[in-house]
Amino acid sequence: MSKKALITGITGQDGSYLAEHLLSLGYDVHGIVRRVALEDATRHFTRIAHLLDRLQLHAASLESYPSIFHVISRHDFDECYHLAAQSFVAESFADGFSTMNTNINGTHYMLAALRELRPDCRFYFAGSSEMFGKVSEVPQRETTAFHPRSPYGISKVAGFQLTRNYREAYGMFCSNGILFNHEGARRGFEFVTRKITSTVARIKYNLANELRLGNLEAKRDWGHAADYVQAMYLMLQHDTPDDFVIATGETHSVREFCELAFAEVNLDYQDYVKVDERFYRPAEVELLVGDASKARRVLGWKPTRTFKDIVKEMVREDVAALKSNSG
Ligand code: G4F
Repeated sequence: MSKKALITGITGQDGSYLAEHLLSLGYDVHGIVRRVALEDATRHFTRIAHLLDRLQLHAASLESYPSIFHVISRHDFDECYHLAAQSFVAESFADGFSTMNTNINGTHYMLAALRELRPDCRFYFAGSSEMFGKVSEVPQRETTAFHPRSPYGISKVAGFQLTRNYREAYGMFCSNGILFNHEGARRGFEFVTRKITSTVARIKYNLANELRLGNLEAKRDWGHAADYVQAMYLMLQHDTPDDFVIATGETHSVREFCELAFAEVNLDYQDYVKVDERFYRPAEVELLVGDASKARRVLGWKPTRTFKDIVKEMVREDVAALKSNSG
């Protein structure tokens, strides 16, 4: 019989790649989506439109324990991937209260409902390198202390600790991924990589003439989301639940990303990028670079795409999308 997986956040970048991966392995894939998304499917399901006839979607809200309880009570899930969150760091400064509410309570509701109804279901929590924040060592690994710098980072530390506590207190199979930034052509437009590549495409087609950004010197360890969802899957296949850093081990600045992205269409980023104070954060995470040697050793996971591959893919896809739209 095929395994049954539940994905929260299935309409997002990671959810869509993970759903594809699990379907390719013969899983019966279910997703939790907001009622409003079901009502306006064309707008909300763009990343999973090609999978819709193979998925089972259930309306529920991370803010409502009864709705989550109801979905989990209906199916005997083997694995649960909890990816849904308010995941935009800048927004968490604008509205820390709803970020905390969704990210912390949502995770707690998932864990509590599973404990009550499906204690044998394996649980994955999408932890983040934002938990390291003001980093105490370079590179960051599973043992590096957390020092989050945003309400988002704080909410992820709470989710991480809840997940670990359910593992230790109730013996449930609960694993944390500590994922560094991961991108791709399905990335949301608010994140810096997609903001850059989509604007590069618009500049190429004379639909924009500048790109306004905040801190160009921030450094991130950027991998590809399609590689990272494989790590999530592997964590739940391992013999024992554990916590794993998932990263490439390379770090690059926002400036370097701009340089490569503009060069991809033969332009010089310096002619278009303008620094705009509005995009600075009240507290910045200056440098992230991860050490994923534990995931490599224990899970046999490693990234397959380089920084350059990712920039190229994202620019090419954004240019191609504009080309096809412009007829
Ligand atoms: O692309 P970002 O918004 O991603 P950030 O904040 O690193 O968070 C992402 O990765 C985390 C994993 O480490 C996830 F947990 C999280 O959910 C999300 O996916 O910003 C990257 C960097 C920051 O330093 C930011 O200050 O780019 C800098 N930046 C400079 N100008 C900008 C901009 N970021 C955005 N979004 N927009 C700008 O105009």
